[in-house]
Amino acid sequence: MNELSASTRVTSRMSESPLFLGLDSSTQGLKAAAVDESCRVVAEFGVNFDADLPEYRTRGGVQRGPDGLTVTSPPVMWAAALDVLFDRMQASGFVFDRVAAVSGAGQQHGSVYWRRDARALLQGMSAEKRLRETLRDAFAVAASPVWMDSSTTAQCRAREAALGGPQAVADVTGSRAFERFTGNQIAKLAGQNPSAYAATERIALVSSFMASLLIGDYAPIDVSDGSGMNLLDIRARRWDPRALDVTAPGLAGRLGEPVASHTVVGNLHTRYAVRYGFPKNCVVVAFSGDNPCSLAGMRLKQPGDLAVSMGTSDTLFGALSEPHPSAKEGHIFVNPVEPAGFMAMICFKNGSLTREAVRQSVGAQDWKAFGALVGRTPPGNGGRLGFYMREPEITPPLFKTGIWRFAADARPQSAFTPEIEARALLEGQFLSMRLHGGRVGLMPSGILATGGASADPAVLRVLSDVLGAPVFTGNQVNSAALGAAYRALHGWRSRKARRCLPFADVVASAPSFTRVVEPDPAAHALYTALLPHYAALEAKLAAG
Ligand code: 5FX
Repeated sequence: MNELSASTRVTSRMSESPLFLGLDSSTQGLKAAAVDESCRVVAEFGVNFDADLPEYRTRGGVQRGPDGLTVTSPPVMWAAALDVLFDRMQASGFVFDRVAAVSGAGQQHGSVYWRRDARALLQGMSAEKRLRETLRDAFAVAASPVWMDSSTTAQCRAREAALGGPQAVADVTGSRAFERFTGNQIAKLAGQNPSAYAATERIALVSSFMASLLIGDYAPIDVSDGSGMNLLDIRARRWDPRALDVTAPGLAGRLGEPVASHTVVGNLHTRYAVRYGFPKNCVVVAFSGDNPCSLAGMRLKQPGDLAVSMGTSDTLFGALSEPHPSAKEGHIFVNPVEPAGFMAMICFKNGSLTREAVRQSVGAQDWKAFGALVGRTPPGNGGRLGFYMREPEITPPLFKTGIWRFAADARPQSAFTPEIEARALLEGQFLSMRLHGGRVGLMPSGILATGGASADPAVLRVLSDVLGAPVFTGNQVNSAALGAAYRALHGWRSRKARRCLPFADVVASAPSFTRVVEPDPAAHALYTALLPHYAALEAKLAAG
């Protein structure tokens, strides 16, 4: 995804038709993308927290505690960034008066604790006063825990013990208990700082917090981002009473009722009409998590549409009609654009950095040379398999780092030739995606490849053959901000139609992705035969 740090870009002349604004309050900055009714991106803007708001002393947008586990950001900085962003857009001539609807994305799991009576501060926002002044006393907790926080292991274990184990928690909430998930953060706060919890009137996610700044009231949490809390019953789309009970007293009232993601949560507060010239009837569609919004931005509309984002770590995304939550494989969230559907997201920590390390170790100067090495060996590598864990892996949970190589008869090998090593790396990574994706119900019919490695033909060839589906690429701008803009359009149109319109119809005119690789059926059959062998070796490694 492209960081726009402190930059402003207007990519084409504004059309006269209504515009739809998507914000992305991410870890490092606040971004915006505006689209027109035919889903064409007309403008992008960005604010970088470290560079543009240095007074909050963040690094990478966060502050780290002395324990090395606690990671927070000041919520007032996120509010301040909204003013900086809109000021910057105004200075560059952005036509706020054409914005019919705004929606947004927020880094998932982060939580904001509104102090009693903060609602009055929100309602009373004025065009003259900056948000950072208006909201100075609005928070019961000045430092919001964010997704990078991993300080709640005790609360996670307590949740799993109380609710029947990791799989039982996953069955209801879509994920086993994870340290960064909001319910565990709330449990920690209520246990360790009961007076702050008592002073809290409302708890927001980063997404609903940002929406609150726009409507001038507490905005509801949407069910898709709400799925990242270990609190929501993802099937009933309601808070699970048992999950709330084991978290903190009086929690339901502090969370408010969750809403469907396409809901219009309010009109834009008049502050924005007066200060920037937004139309008075501009609506705000529920904000959601950055990953759900990315799913919308990548237009993964139906089960079978997958995206593989190949960055520092690799992420596999996909829409699902039936959830198969797993305590070992990633997360199931409610789908942000299909109210009855779900989405799966699985993270693989060993992504680009591991690929880079192996590329260097096999003596390939660049990715072209690496691709040439891969091309010297046949698909399936004669049954040889490798596991390359430079970082402790999340999926499968493999905490020991190292490289494990196996011959076709499963005998461990101390080394492979460079060409076998190069192929074993890619095949191992994509077999893992196929295995673990399959376990939560992700069965690809098309794959959108994004991130740095998606430019590499050898990578895409192996990806397509292992997963057995065509691969597409596209010129994506920030997919979370773009997805938020699409969701603004979707919510706005749905409201006009008085029903949730099919998202696919709403984004039908968006620029199409390019089909770049077709799977080779013979190679795919080979990988299908190899998968049980891969699964057995992986299970052995995971068992130590
Ligand atoms: C997802 O579960 C995560 O924790 C991250 O991808 C955050 O959403 C990043 F903002």
